[in-house]
Amino acid sequence: MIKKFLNLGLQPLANQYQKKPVKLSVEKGQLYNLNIFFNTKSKLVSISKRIPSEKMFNSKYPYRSSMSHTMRTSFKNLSKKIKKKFKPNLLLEIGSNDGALIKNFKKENVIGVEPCKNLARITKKNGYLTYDKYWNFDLATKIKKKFNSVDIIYSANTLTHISDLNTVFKSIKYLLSENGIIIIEDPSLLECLKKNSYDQFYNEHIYLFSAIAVKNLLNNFGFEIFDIENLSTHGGSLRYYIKRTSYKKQKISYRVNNQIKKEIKFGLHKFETYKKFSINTLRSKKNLLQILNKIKKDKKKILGYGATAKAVTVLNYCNIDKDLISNFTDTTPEKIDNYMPGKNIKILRYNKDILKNYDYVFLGAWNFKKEIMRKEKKYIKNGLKFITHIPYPKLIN
Ligand code: DWN
Repeated sequence: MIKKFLNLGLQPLANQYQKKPVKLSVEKGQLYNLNIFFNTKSKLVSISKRIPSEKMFNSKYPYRSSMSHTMRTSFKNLSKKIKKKFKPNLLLEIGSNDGALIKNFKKENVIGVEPCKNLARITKKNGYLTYDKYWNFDLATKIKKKFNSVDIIYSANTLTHISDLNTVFKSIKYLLSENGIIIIEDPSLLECLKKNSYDQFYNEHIYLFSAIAVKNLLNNFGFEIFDIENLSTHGGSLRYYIKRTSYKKQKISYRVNNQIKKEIKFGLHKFETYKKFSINTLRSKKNLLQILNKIKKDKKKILGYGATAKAVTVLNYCNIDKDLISNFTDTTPEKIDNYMPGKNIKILRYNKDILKNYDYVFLGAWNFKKEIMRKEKKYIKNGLKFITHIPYPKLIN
């Protein structure tokens, strides 16, 4: 049974930054009701609204993985590990974005798959074989004809974005070599609930995975998880190492059961846990608004740092407009001088002096808190205060 546990109100499409301030409407399909559900059988958590992929992931996709030092380092370390441990002849990445991972491999050893043509263009230009297509059975067939099989299929922060997971795994199964490995990383549902990061929910995140749900899902395809790593990226992610059930030589780590036990202890298999999360979410909204309104009353100015997809959920759920947060700043060229969808807050180009004009910073990119606070330590010493809503709304000195 599929049961609803959270409504985050009317939301615009995240990552559709507006060229000029516009009032979006439900009638024109620019706003949708963001409802989140729990499947009591498969234990999968998903949003109900499905926006066609072509509307979200096209030649104008603004998010680039390489924009943060944290992610560049994470991909670099992983590539070293993959080379050492698995020595793949051929690795394929589903959702290769701007090449943050594949650029760490020799060109003859990797294939990128990236449907956002503006991003695929970057890796193609750098000489990496990239298919600017959606991952599906046709594409897997095409690649199989050329390369026969692939040793590792990797995908970070992408599978949660694809509605039809059956096609995803059927196509992987077809192309992966007999002893091949799948490595998937995505935000952890457990961390999302623990940190009360309701902003992980938006139109692109169709699913948020727990190890419990991934295990159930893989069962249908003759795959199983043999190892799990907890990562700090994107607010807490899980990296799943997966093999065919028939590949017995690869042992299963105790970490798999440990993670599942942790999730069961927290209650990720029970609907009541999600109901609690929805109460916490409402409390978070009230408390964040209280902090922002107090700052407004004191006639102080707030800058949003990181025009993230997550911040779009926060702004629209909490009804925060430019009276409360004057501007956002971001380093991504595609976002600069645009407006935050739904709330029309202008995104300014980041420069090292920008913080001088503000009294407070709201961490839109709270998942990069350490990196950002390190970068801005001069201002923090001089009394600039940061506001975060994770794990609960508060000021950070
Ligand atoms: O799954 C997804 C994740 C991986 O990326 C996508 N659906 C969309 C996107 O979500 P997000 O926008 O919430 O991701 P990030 O990685 O939290 O975005 C960080 C933003 O902050 C980027 O626009 C870059 C910017 N930034 C910055 O301006 N200065 C980041 C850092 C660290 C900085 O110092």
